[in-house]
Amino acid sequence: MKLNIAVLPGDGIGPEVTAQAVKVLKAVAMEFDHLFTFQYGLIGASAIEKHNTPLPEETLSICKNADAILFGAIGTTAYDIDPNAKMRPEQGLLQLRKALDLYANIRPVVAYEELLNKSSLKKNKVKDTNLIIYRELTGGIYFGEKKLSEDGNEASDSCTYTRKEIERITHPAFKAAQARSKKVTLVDKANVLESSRLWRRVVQEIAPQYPDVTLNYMFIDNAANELIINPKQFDVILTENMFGDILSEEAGVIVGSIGLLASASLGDKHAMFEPVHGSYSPATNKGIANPIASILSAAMMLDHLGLDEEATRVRDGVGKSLKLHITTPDLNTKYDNISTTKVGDFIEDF
Ligand code: GGG
Repeated sequence: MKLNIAVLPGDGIGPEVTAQAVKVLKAVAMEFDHLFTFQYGLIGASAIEKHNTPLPEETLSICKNADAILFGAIGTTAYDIDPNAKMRPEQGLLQLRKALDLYANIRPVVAYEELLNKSSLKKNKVKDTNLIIYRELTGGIYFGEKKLSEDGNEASDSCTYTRKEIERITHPAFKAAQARSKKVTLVDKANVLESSRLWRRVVQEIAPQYPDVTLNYMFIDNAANELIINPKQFDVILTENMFGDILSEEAGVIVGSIGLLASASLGDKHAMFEPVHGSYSPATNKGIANPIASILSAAMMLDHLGLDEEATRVRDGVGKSLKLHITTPDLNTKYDNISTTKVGDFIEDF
C-alpha cells in the first residue's frame, strides 16, 4: 500500500516523540511491504518564528493532500507565560482542526495490566478500566467569539454549539458504544449552561436510534470526581470540546502517565493522530519524554487506514516494552536512563 503521511512535529517534546512514531511506521512499512512517504510541515511556535504565522499555507496544503496526519504537540513556556503575545502557537492546531473539519476527537483510556502499580489510584480501581472519550473538537468555547475591552479590564469567551455540531459527534459515539459495552455517558453542565441543555436535547433525540445503548448523564464536576473514584463505570464518554480536553488529561492519572494516551481526530475527509499530551517545554531534548502516546497514535492511524495487522504489531511492541520495563522515567522505577529514543528503538525492532 502507498501512503502519503503528513508529519507535524510541532513544539517542545513534539519533535522527539514524533520521531519515534515515524521510526516505528517506517519499520512497519518495511516489514509489511508498504510504501509510506513522509512530508514534514511547520506548525506552532516554530512556524511563528519562521513564517510569522502558527499555521503556514504550505503546512495546510501538505495536510490536505495527505492520507493521514501525524501531529506532535504545540506550545512553549515563553508563550504560556505571556498573556500579551499577539500570536499563539495553539492557534495553529485549532486553525488546522477547523480547516480540515476534524470534529471528532477520540481518546481511548485503557489500563495496562503491567502498569497497575504505576497509577496513583488503587490497583483494584484501575484494573480493567477501558473507556473512550468522544470529544467534540471544532466548536464550543475554544472557537467562540473572544473579546477584550479597550481598557483591558473585561474579557469574554463565548461557548456556542449548533444542533448539527452535536449530531455529527453523537452518532459515532453511539456507534462506538454498540461495538463496546453499550453505554454512553453524556458529560455536560446542563444545570448551568444553555449550550449543555442543547446537548442534552439533541443527544436524547438521537439515542432511540440506538436502542441497545444505555444513555446516562453526568455533570462535568461530578464526572471529574467519578473518573478517579470509579473509572470502570465508564464505557463511552461523549462531551464537548473543553470538558473533553480536561477529562482526557485527567485520565492520565488512571493509566499511570499521560505519556501513554493517544488520540485520533477525525472528520469526513481528513484524519489526524496525536498524543493527548502537550509540548511540555521543560522536558525538551532531555530524552525523558515518553514516546508511547505518539507511537500508539500511529497505531490508531494504521487502524484507520485499515491496516489492522500492522496496528497490532505496533501495539504488541508497546505491550512488550511495558512488560520489560523499557520505558521512560515517568513509568520506570526499575532501570535508569531509558531514553525516549531507546523506547522507540525497542518498539521499532520488536
Ligand atoms: N498533542 C496535543 C497538544 O499539543 N495539546 C496542546 C494544546 O494546547 N491543545 C489544545 C487542545 O487540544 O485543544
